[in-house]
Amino acid sequence: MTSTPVPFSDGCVKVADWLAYQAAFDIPAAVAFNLDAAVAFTEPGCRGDSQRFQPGRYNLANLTISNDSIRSVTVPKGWRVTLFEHADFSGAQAIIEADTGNLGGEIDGRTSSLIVENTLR
Ligand SMILES: [Ca+2]
Repeated sequence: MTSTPVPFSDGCVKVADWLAYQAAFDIPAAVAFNLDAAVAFTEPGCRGDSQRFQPGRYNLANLTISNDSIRSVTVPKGWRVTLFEHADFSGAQAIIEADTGNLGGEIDGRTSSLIVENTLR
């Protein structure tokens, strides 16, 4: 093999790319970290500190990453993440339904609570 496939697009691991990469290099399935949880990151491009989220409601007290720090998010296929500017699911909100390497806009770096849903269930 002359080149290494790069599993990053917008800096976020894309599920299809990751599965191909995993197969090509015989990587254990457990490494596929973003298939069974939404993951929020403190830096653009899915870098920095992170926190995994199963479906549920997460108020400020439930965040292990810092308040106002989420800047990119990976979202499993069929899931929806709603980010809120303030605690108690209030203020500006952004609905994220696909991996997003750079949130941008007024929610970027301002999330204080969030809701994660698996819309396939
Ligand atoms: Ca906030």
